[in-house]
Amino acid sequence: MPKIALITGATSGIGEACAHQFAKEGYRLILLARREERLEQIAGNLADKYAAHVIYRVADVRNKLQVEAALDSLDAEDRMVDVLVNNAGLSQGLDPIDRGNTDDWENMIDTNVKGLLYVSRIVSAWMAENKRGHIINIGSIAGKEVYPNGNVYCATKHAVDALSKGMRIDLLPHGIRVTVIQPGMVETEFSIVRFKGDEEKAKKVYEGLEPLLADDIADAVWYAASRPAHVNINDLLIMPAAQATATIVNRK
Ligand code: NDP
Ligand code: 8X3
Repeated sequence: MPKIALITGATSGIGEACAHQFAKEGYRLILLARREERLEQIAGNLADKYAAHVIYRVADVRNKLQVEAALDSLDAEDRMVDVLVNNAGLSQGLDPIDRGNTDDWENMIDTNVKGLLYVSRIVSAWMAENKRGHIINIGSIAGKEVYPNGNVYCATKHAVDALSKGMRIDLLPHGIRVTVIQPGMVETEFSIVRFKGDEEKAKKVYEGLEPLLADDIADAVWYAASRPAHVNINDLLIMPAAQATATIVNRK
């Protein structure tokens, strides 16, 4: 029976790269995101390229009922999840706290914190019952540092860092491993989403330096997932070589 990986936010960037990595390694995949067409296209690509068995569910992780319906629809065999990659997340806006957009704040908190919790509540209970499993949360350098105007996004990623520690403690008796991967700059759709579709502004974030690629993070996720059963990678902070801290970068 092949192992199963459930990946949230699998339609783009790091989540899509993780889907390729796990498919290449022979895992069965359960992909979750909001954009159905992209899920369908990615599932097709993975099946063609790796002969992977892929199912997908459309759900907005901010919506508890949608998450419950999507996961409840999985059959008993698919609930034997070996690896959960809690990757769905976003940043919206980059404003000082006194001028922040409260809708953006709610979107980030609902996606990055509450969405991760809704998925984890259900899948960790399956894992506890199965007495095995590995939860890999995608945090950020923003969960280690706070930078100007990063306020709420940084708070959500600090929450992911704290939740990873809490999960590791609570799930220890069940033999469930918990890892948090904390990337610096990765060039994906992330900055386009942060700047609400302004591609020029998004491009400037990576100008003059070589950012990480989504594949670099998928590689780290796979490293954590593929350690022997007695080894747990707790926390990996991964930066582009040209980035020392969230704000100190070496641009050519
Ligand atoms: P992308 O924007 O490329 O991908 C984000 C993914 O999350 C998409 O698949 C999107 O799918 C999904 N998603 C967003 N909101 C929801 C939602 N409400 N419900 C379900 N799925 C959702 O960004 P990245 O790949 O860069 O980001 C992935 C993770 O990595 C995020 O948690 C991000 O915070 C983190 N990160 C990113 C860094 C970077 O520099 N890029 C650095 C550090 C951490 P869809 O729109 O189809 O729902
Ligand atoms: C994404 C990286 O530096 O924009 O989490 O917060 S950063």
